[in-house]
Amino acid sequence: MRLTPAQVNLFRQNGYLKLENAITPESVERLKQSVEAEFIKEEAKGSEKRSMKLYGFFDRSEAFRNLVQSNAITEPLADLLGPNVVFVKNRHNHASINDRGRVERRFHRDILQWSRGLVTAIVYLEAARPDNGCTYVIPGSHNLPFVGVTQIDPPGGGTWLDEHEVFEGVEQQALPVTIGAGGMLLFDATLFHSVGDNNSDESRISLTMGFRSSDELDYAPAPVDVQVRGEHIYRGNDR
Ligand SMILES: O=C(O)CCC(=O)C(=O)O
Repeated sequence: MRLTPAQVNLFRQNGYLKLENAITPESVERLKQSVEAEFIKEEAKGSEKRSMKLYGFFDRSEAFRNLVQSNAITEPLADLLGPNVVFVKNRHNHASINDRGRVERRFHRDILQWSRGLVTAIVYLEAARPDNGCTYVIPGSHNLPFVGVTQIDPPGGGTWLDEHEVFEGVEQQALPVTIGAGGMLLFDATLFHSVGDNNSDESRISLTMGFRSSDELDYAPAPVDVQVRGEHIYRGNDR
């Protein structure tokens, strides 16, 4: 699915874009089975915490590898990131099952600043609504200041909104993203967002991915990235 110029413009202005029916019901079913199979393996290991998120899913699931490289995902990304797109395996590369009372709502960015233009994609394998913990976004918050690192809690992520006074009052602007199974949410990774509280008896299964454009100033592709569309190009002026 290619994006229209209006959709691209809305993504740039608001920092996010919702695409209903981005993948087929058959793909939803295949992916759900793959997620459930991996969760069963995790639960057999007795890991309570890991049973909420399956990290490193690309290397665990063929169905997920096929999804990440499919036109359904990379076509709209090409309209946002250009023709050369890579999957960032060490940012978002996981499956989540959000069950009742299992997740904490906390707004954050997925990256600290423009260290790279990163787009987060969430594909929903079950419908997401306010009652079962849909994603919340703060429209336009990708244009708010960068604050660097003050405290890293938990480590390894982007910016946590509640750690910075400069963002006071911002959380009140959050909106829920209601979306059907098979829908995809794309957002600028500097947009503040959060998973919602699940107060229902239904789960909310989703897949979260990070993408960027091939960096034209990198001599070579980063070993951790997977080229999912186009090719690596070099446009430095030192040669
Ligand atoms: O699953 C969601 O709704 C949000 C996911 C998220 O914020 C994350 O994984 O960083």
